[in-house]
Amino acid sequence: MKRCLQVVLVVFLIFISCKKNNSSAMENDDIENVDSNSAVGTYGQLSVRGNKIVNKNNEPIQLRGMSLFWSQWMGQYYTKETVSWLKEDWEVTVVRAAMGVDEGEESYIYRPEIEKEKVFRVINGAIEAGVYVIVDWHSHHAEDYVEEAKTFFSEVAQKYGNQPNIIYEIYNEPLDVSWDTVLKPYHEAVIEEIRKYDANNIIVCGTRLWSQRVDEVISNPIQQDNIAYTLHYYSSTHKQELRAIATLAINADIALFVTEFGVSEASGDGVIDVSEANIWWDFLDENKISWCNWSIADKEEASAALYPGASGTGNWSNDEITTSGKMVKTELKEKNQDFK
Ligand code: IDC
Repeated sequence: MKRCLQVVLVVFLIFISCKKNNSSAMENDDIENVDSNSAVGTYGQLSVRGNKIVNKNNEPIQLRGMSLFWSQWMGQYYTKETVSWLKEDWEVTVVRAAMGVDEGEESYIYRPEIEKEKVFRVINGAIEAGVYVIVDWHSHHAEDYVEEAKTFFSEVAQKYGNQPNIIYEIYNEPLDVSWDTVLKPYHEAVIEEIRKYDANNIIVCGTRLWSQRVDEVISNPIQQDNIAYTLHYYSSTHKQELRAIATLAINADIALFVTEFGVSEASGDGVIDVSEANIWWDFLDENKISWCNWSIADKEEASAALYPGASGTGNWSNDEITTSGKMVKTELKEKNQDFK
């Protein structure tokens, strides 16, 4: 009898250990309760092929959605209700959590747990809603915080790397620092850390001058799979000259992701140039470039999508949505029709 119990115990232990080993192999098949009509339910695991982002069947796709504002200054919108409202009412297929890294004493460097929790709330909301989520290291000086970036992204990759929802944006906007000697080494260090735990989700890398010089990557790209590069624009300031730079990169088979753009001026405020905003949208559609608009915020500035006081749990009426917000919401609802 004793021997019999021993055998049962051994078999049980072997079973448990097999299950455990299997869980990393299962990785992205292991998605529970994902709504099959949602963006993530439909597209599944994304990857990069040439200059395109493709779905699980290797077909080029384009995501469109909203960026939240700096987490340390607009934390009220880092909620699962905001994400769910953006999916249901604005029909986004992607949201962006812009974690403020080093601006002011409330940023991640000074209070990592608080800012991290906000980002995790958005990620959880995105997983529940079946939309993709960009985890953005929102900094202009990330090369000064390499260790902190590695720690943060390592944790995100360990916690969420098995979910196809995750897109890493490891450096929002570098300033005037060299691609070859500063930015590429920074990206490689952070990518190495992420890839220890997440073999395939896309990593988007920032480029010199507020993520505009995507052409500088052409002669020295990162030699890894599933890497895209950040292109940012504000359509009342950046026009044909920036599209020309983007075209150089696209023609060199570089995959671009507009993780942030505004229909305002580069300050985030000023005039809205409707016709230039439309020229940009046409350009992005022609090249199947995914985008997120800046921003879900109720600050008094032209790029904010909401008027002051709009709630942190969605349910925004038309009167609470600004000119920019209305333009972008219309574009989203027209173009993201597959995910009604
Ligand atoms: C801007 C906000 C503005 C805030 C400023 C602080 O809109 O209210 O005072 O940050 O630096 C970017 C950045 C993004 C900027 C945005 C508009 O990624 O953080 O937000 N912008 O200036 N790049 C180009 C423009």
